[in-house]
Amino acid sequence: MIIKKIIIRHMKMTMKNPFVTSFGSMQEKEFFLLEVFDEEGNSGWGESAAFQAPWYTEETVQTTLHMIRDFLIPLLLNKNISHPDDVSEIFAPIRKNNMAKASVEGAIWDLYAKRNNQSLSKALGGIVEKIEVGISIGIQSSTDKLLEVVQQYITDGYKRIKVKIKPGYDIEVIRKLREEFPNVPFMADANSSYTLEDIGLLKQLDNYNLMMIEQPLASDDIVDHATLQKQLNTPICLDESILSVEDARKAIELGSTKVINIKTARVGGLTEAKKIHDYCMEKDVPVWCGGMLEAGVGRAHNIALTSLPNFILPGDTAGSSHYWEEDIISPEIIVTDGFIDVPKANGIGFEPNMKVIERFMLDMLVFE
Ligand code: OSB
Ligand code: MG
Repeated sequence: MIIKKIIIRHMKMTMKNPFVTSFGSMQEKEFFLLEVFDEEGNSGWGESAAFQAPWYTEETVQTTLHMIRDFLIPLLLNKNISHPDDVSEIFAPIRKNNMAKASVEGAIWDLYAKRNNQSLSKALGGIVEKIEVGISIGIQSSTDKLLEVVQQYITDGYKRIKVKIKPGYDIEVIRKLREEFPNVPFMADANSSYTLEDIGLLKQLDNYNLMMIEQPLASDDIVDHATLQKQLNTPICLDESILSVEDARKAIELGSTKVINIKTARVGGLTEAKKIHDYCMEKDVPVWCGGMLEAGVGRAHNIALTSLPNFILPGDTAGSSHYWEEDIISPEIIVTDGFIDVPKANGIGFEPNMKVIERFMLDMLVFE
């Protein structure tokens, strides 16, 4: 296929509730929708994930736009691409900026699947017809509020509950949760807020039968996590530290992680996400699909990815209504008894809802 035209739609949406982590609170979600056209006028859709501030990785909304407009699009326009896997090679001269790359590459995967009359799930090698999902709950104003929110998500059917922890909001919170809900599958995500000096505290988490603890130590570390894992029974799951299949290999070889959270945005695209999935499967390391508070297009990509066989653990892909009054795709993503059906329609399997998209669009750039 020849890449003939690319549209960037700059979007700004407000989430129903602020999402609070160890870094602060966010409620505004600003992002880009990428629409990539081939020579026959077919198009595919991708969504960018970076936030307005560089607290999760170094990328931001503005760096994403700079990279896509000034570096990635010039590399792609009028190129003939035989498979989406070619895109990572075309982008290889640009270092890092994984979220910018993933947004464009995702649109090309959708386009490729549509041209082949297959679902994105099929194109990726997915086999599962419905995926099991969990939910990630931000830091709440009080423990009572947290218990109430958790109860609601259990009632809604979510298969596992992830709570954010940070120094000062950790052991007591987890203790109360476990006391109130003895049998619920819980995990805790620290988003890099501890160091090895906190090892005594982190070891106390072993008392609460957590499925795993996600990214307790520095966002670029795999060495200290290996030291910590030796002293913890609770499995460590790496998120921020894993940017590529090479990172996954090194972390697994060192014993730094027993589970990996795969986010397409963080690793630079679906091709790399699939490589990490395949490598982990070979090593018997289970994976699950993380989230970036995506709108419908990004969420649809997550569902397709999660249909691969080694996504054994429930991910963070909650339903549209958890985040949005109205999502940008039709139909919206619905969770039933903790499952989402993997669409069988071509490409991402959800139609971009142009009326809603236009309502939340700040600006549109066309490249041809
Ligand atoms: O660490 O997994 C994370 C949200 C924003 C940035 C980082 C993370 C998260 C989440 C929420 O945990 C996932 C979601 O609901 O999309
Ligand atoms: Mg995380």
